[in-house]
Amino acid sequence: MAISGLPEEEYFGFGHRACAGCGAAIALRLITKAAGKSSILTQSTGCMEVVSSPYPETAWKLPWIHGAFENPASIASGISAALKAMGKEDKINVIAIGGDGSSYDIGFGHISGAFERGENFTYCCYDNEAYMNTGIQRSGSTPFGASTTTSPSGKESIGKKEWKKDLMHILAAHASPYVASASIAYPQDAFRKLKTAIETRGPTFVNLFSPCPTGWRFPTEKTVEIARLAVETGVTPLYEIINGKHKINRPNDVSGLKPVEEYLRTQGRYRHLFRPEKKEKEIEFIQNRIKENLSLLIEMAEKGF
Ligand SMILES: Cc1ncc(C[n+]2csc(CCOP(=O)(O)OP(=O)(O)O)c2C)c(N)n1
Ligand code: SF4
Ligand SMILES: [Mg+2]
Repeated sequence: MAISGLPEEEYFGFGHRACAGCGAAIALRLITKAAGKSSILTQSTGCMEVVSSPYPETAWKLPWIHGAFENPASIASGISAALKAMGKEDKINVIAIGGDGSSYDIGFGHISGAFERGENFTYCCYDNEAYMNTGIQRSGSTPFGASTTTSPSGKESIGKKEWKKDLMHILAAHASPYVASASIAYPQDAFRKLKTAIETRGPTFVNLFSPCPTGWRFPTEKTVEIARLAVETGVTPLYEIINGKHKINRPNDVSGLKPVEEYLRTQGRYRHLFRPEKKEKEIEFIQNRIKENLSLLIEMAEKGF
């Protein structure tokens, strides 16, 4: 199905084996549409690699290199250097793709190195908030309170005890000229950000919020609805950091946020927050922290930081 206002050409998707309703598969459609024909992609191990390249088949219509779990940023650095040596650095886009486990945790050192060296490429994380391909383990991106196989909820546990790692600001602190958070629920906004990241010289980053019906436990037809709710509740604010300065896209008003409970109730990974009894304290903690985070982002944007 065409996505309104976006190029019709599809470079990813024919015959891939992702689960029905996979948000990450939508993320890859958006990334490849923004990249276009003159691009070389590299990707870490994870769901989107496994479902797209079962030998001898491939769902990719662009040059695509799978390396190891930790090193798409290093491979992208090498491709960039080779293009420079050939005098083609302005003609071909270099894009590294990783899941959150690869990007926030295991490949993070490689991303940090490439960003610190100022390599010319765009890193895209399809963020489904856990290590899905190996059985839903918690990652640095998994949100507080979510139950995963390595942060299971139970009598003594409310799920993951730590807040989601703030990779956006960690990479902005590497003096990246462009860092953006996007969501598959807002494809035109995501496409614009991906394009901007790709067209900006230097190491740039886009985090694409990509719900996973299998790992988050929700009906497959709810993917986009849940991604939209994440934005409307302030769980996933959409914003950019352009040369160190914040620009908030949405939501841009704390008082207009939908209650986070509406979002939490849609997913099995948060079910224990409501059963057998409602965990008022934890839900209030999540709600307050979301408001604080958004207030801080808005304040920084207003003050020109
Ligand atoms: C160094 C290394 N550690 C662990 C693995 C096993 N492994 C393969 S895919 C994967 C999970 C990937 O998680 P993520 O990056 O979030 O992508 P997703 O599966 O969620 O799409 C893991 C742990 C590996 N291949 N290499
Ligand atoms: S487990 Fe989740 S991320 Fe992996 S293919 Fe299925 S829906 Fe997509
Ligand atoms: Mg993941």
